[in-house]
Amino acid sequence: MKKVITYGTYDLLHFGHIRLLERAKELGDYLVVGVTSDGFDKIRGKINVQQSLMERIEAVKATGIADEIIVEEYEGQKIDDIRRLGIDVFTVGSDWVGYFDYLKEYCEVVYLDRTKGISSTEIRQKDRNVRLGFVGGSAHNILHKYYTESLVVNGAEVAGIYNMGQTLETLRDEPVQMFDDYDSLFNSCDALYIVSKPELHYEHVKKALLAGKHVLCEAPMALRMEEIEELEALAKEKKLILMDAIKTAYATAYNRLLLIVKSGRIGDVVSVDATCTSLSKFENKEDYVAKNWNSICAWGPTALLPVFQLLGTNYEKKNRKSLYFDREKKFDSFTRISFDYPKAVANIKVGVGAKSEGELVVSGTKGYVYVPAPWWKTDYFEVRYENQEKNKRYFYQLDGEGIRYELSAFIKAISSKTQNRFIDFPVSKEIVRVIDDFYQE
Ligand code: C2G
Repeated sequence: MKKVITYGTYDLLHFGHIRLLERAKELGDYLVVGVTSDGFDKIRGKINVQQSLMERIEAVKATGIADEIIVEEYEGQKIDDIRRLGIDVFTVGSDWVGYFDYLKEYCEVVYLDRTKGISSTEIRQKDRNVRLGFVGGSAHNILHKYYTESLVVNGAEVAGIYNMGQTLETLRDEPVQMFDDYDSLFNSCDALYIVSKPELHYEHVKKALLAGKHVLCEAPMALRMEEIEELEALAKEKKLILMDAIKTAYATAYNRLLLIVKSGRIGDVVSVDATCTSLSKFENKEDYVAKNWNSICAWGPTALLPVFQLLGTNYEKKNRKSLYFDREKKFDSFTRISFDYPKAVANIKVGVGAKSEGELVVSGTKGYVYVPAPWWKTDYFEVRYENQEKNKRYFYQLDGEGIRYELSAFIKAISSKTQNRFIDFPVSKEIVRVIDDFYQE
């Protein structure tokens, strides 16, 4: 019996895939189809796959062409599969010519002509691209990062930037339309990424929602509890997507860490300790305070994220100490907040006027998770135990600091009309409550 194997993502299964599978089957008597896992696709740069692994497997199964379906999960697995399953022929479309020649050592390699004029990418784009407008103008170069990252996200298109009257040096040479006022940007976009100053977020988000635009806003999206509640209700009423932009929430390593901790690998969580600091150029105080975000807004949301996502939002007590650059303007250079939960504690330290080790430690009754600095953009963490032999290291792919995944989740939420599951509203609101208290106390 001649055994043939072929691999693919098979997203939104189409005629091109089916023709490939039919011809693959004709190369032998038995066809094995390897469907790529979501994780493997992410690693190999395919971040815009619309269907889940199960849906894609079901679609391949429904063609009735495959005799066996397996999941492709890691680099180098093809060699393993070919040996293990006793494969005679490996085949794939001509878009891969030459790429899999290394498999000739193990079996015959056949590249089949790709069917012209059809692709998953085109099908995905048939529902018109989401036109993204960018709102910002602070000293942050974050706007530039989001702009660059949006260029690699399928289904997104840059409509333009409203830079709030400021010159954005880093974007000067980019071929992008600049808008002089917020309202005119609305006419050219479906959705907005907002990174104006924290005190302007509420107005900007509200205006966008009222104009029927989906919003991804750099956290905190408001400074008052009643404001975020109003925004949440407005988004719901208008059936619009409203998301917090905290890039860490979308990073694979961080998400896996949450799952590992929640599955009880370190026992019960007794403490979450998160530190986030950054120092930017400081020439004169007034200029610095005017241009930069204070510590609580710049880093509070990121540092609070693992606290609220792991321990929940029902703490009993919270205690804060801030050091100020400018007390009147509420510009903290460093802030420490501690939380008492019934059976756990948490501590965050954030600063734009101090530098510290930006690590995250989640301690439990059986062991702890250690994420080295800078933990908020990590691709790696360790689970450590009393018995060091049991320690384990975890590595993941992180492209574009997580921004790419965040934008992709935003686009997906818009096209599927469902709020994203990365940051729940109770967590967003609790973050705003902490910041609200900071301003009121
Ligand atoms: N294909 C085709 N004609 C098209 C589109 C796709 O013949 N118009 C083929 C591809 O060449 C591939 C298969 O259909 O052999 C599946 O395509 P994708 O789902 O795009 O998967 P791909 O990213 O090519 O993965 O390990 C994975 C493999 O390397 C291939």
